[in-house]
Amino acid sequence: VFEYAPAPESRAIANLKDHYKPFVNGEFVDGSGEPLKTINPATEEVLAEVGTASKSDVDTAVKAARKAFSTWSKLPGTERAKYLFRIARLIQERSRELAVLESLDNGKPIKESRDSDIPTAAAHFFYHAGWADKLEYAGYGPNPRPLGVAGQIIPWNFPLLMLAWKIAPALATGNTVVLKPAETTPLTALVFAEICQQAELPPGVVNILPGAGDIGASIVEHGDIDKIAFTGSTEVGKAIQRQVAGTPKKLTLELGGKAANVVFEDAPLDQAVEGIVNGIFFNQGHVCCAGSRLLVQESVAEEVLEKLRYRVSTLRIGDPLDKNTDIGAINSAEQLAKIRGLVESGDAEGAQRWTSPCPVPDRGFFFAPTVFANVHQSMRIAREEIFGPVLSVLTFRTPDEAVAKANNTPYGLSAGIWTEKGSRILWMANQLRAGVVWANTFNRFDPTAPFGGYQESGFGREGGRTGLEAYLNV
Ligand code: TXE
Repeated sequence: VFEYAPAPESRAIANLKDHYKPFVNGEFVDGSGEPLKTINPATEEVLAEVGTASKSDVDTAVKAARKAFSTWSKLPGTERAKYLFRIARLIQERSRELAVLESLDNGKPIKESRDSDIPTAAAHFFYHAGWADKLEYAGYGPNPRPLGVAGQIIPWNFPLLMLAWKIAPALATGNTVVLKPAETTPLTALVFAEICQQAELPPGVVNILPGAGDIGASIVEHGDIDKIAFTGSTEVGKAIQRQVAGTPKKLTLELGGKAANVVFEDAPLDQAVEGIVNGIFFNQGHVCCAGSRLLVQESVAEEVLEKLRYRVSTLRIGDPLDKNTDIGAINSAEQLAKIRGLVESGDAEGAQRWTSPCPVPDRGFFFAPTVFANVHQSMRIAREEIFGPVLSVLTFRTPDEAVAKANNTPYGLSAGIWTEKGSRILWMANQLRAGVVWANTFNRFDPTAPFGGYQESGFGREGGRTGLEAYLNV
């Protein structure tokens, strides 16, 4: 049943550039929105011009998705699985192309797009392909039903991976999709549209609409959409929540974070330092679950800081396409300005700033890894999401104080614990208000594990069996 059919000749890809436009009802179409230019953040040069959707294109796409829903939702799960497996295999086949394009468009190091973003995106399709024919055994009762047409809006920090998190569960459960990628990173979503063609996915099941926030808002307000899934800023998430209020639309929100990475004195410190570095400098810190607050026990604080500064000074910052690069470019001039503003506030509020002495390219949107010590909870750098390579270090004496400080945030997406004591890990995990708690590791992602937040980090879960619930009437 799951035999993989290679792409028919007729579907061979001619020229990627011809496909930098909306994908509606199985075809690339000239959208009637204003074209947008996507910038390579490492060079500040225009990478591509992309056609965008207008409000009327949103309507056309929703109609196509609605029509496709009538057949897609009735396919046996084994049939839907076949398409999802094909898509997963095609992502693997085109992984080099996808990784390079992702690094060009987003600025992330190629070793991350190659070893993390793209394989994890494929893994999400494999995992959800496995669910498509097993929904009746998932504990929802005999006949869980899809919701209908899902409107999905994604950010720029993991463009293809966030697409996979959204589209794979929606399709596995029999929904159809209208997805808007972020305006600064639309390109891999359009390669994904080609992959849908190669996989011969029925027209209308997936529609991709490049565009800015207004197109996102048009998707949210469209009357024939049953579910909205959003990942992005808390501010826009709240606006969407207001827009959806009073309608029967279902909503899941995955928003910002200010995670605490808590290091106890008994932790293996060298391993913890690697985890701290990965926690905040992975993907330039453009990670909603980034370990942006280090809470370190006072007795080992000096030692950890010293090891940390040494380790961070060895990180290489520069060309995202160089496989030795550890830290790439900040995604946009706007994001760079936001990071600079928050770092200035840290200086002004009296935190002690250390900047890595590593050379930084003079062209492109780069920001040197930065560590603030002597941070107090009242400072903006301890409270606000910086979404950049900037770590705020606070200290604690007792486990209770660690919990109180870790939870002292309006967010609640993730947290990390570093200790040798198993009992402390279990105790902490129960005390922390965070959707994901990592122990002696950080930033690990797996399609089998539900991901999502508390409080201002949003609601709903993506991944695992729990993630399917967001797309089913049970
Ligand atoms: O986010 P936006 P931005 C945080 C991070 C970052 C800040 C701003 O702190 O510095 O948000 O980033 C679409 N209706 N995160 O401005 O605007 C938009 O086109 C519907 C955390 O880029 O929220 C894009 O596709 N959609 C986060 C998506 O929303 C709208 C990831 C996200 O953009 C819209 C990104 C509207 N009114 C930023 N306005 C995370 N949780 O990982 C914009 N959009």
